Amino acid sequence: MESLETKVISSGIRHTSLPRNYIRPQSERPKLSEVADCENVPVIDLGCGDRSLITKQIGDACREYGFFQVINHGLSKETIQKMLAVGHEFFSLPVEEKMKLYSDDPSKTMRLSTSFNVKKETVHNWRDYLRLHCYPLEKYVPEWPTIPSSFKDIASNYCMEVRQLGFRLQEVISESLGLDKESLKNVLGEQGQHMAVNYYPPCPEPELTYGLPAHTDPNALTILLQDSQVAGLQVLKDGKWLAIKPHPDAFVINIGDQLQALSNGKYKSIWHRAVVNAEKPRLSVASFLCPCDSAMIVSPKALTNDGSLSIYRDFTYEEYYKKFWSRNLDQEHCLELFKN
Ligand SMILES: O=C(O)CCC(=O)C(=O)O
Repeated sequence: MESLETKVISSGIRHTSLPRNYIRPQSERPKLSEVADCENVPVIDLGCGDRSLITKQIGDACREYGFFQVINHGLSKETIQKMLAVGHEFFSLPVEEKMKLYSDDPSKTMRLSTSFNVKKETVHNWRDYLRLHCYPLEKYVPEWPTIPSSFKDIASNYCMEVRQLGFRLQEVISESLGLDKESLKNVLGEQGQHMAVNYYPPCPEPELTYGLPAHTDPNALTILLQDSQVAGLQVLKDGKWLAIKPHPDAFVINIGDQLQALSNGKYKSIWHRAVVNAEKPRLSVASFLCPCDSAMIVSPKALTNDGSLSIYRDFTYEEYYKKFWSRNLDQEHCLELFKN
């Protein structure tokens, strides 16, 4: 029987070979030598002072790529550095300490877990993650980790600032679709917020496995803080996997499935994945803005009254989210199941 300690991979033990249940079949491997760097990732300067330029750049990026990076985004270097540092500190804790927070139940609002959905998947992924619900903060912070002792303060400050950035982006995204700036936010309702602090320990055989296999994000908007030193994020563009090199001052912004649905397919929720490396651990912090459970996801009329039909049937976010977690990650796009 598996002991508790072996459930997570950030156990301090350096593996010399990849355990069998992490090895992907030949056809599903990442083929790392074939992955080129993405040379023209849109990097959008939110501090440039020209709102119509920002709106155009964001609209173009959402249509063409489904993701972009932002700089001068309003979060201070200090807020970001502290979040990364406390994430590293958490994953360096003794495994017995971390295992007190372990759960493989996706419905838990605070948990340390591993891989993606251990109860559903057949092959595991080389990732541990701390997953937290973050809104409303006063409801969820009490259940967050108490060690490191600075975790709650640092992470709650980070969450509040990221939320404001997310709302600012949703307003621009709304305008870039020709809608009123509040339009998308109004459909999304009182938005939930989740955070995944992802930790990918050095992996003995990175060619054979993933940190996270290809997936799209089921929520509305994702704000990803990548490790500033260690690369690992890759996106699928025109059928090819491309690596997103870390940009020290940028967040990576992903359009999630709900914005693809609300834009009636004009904006893309792209496939992305995280690969691992043999030398260094990698940390990323993903913040997810999620529609409220009861939000009815229906494209605003302005996006369908040009004669284009609604691609997706009406659904609530609650229905979508349940469907997403009932499946494995690397299947067809979950939105395909909601087409008219
Ligand atoms: O670690 C990364 O760069 C990607 C993380 C991610 O895609 C996720 O947490 O959903």
